Amino acid sequence: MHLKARGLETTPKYSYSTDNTVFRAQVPDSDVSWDNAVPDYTPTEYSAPVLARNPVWADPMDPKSITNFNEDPRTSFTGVYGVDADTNRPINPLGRTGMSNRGCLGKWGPNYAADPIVMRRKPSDAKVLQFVAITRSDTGELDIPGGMVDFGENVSATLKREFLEETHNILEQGTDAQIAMEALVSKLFDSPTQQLYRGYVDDPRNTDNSWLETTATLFFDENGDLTKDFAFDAGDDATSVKWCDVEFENEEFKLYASHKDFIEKAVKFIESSEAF
Ligand code: RP5
Repeated sequence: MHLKARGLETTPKYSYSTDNTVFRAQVPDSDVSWDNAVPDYTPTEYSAPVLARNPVWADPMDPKSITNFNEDPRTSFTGVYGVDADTNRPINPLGRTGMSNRGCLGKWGPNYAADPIVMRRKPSDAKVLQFVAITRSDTGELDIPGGMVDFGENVSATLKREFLEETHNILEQGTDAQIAMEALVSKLFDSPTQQLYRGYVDDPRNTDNSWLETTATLFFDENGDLTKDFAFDAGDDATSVKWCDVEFENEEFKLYASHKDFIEKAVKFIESSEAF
């Protein structure tokens, strides 16, 4: 019952573009499933202007030329997804979103991301867990520093690259200090603690024909040694980076897309492991 993908948690509700000029059609809970016929369903048809300029990261405007939906590299973690027989548009496996076409996503069908969850115990109070969080520059929300998997890139490379770009502003090897920092991050990322999730993300950019899927991986720095010298410096997609306390009891503890669910999974894993 994706909520963010229906604009239910956007301010104002159903707004899709940051300038609030594009809005989704409203989809009540009862109309989400494609199994329920909704004869008067009229989603907003929207494709961000940048897509018409055919950027390298995006598919062609018309999906009719795409012949490999449901085949590598366009498979879905959710299983086989439908493809409309007339338009050749993939169909969102979680149901209606109130918007058709790609919105601002590049790929028709699944768009793959990777999310690194870097956790430690709070130095001043070991009972409190903390994770590395950024503030997104587009929506202003607190977020895990993940990102899109580049074409042909493996997920573990994306996890490290996105973390370095978003939390240490490292796009390519640069100064000696950056090289030293990259070595520290590599040490942590060379030994993932646990893969927590692979699947659909309730992302506010999803549409009826394009959606986010991710792999969320936990990197738990049990005794704080590997992360103690991290020197954060927000990259282009973030306005700030910090260690954020996990505070499920706090109503204000909200995260972008499905990321709060991933933090819950991480905490459960740590609590259930012998190490805790
Ligand atoms: C979310 O969007 C994924 O979980 C991932 O964190 C993110 C990737 O998009 P950008 O942060 O690169 O915009 O759905």
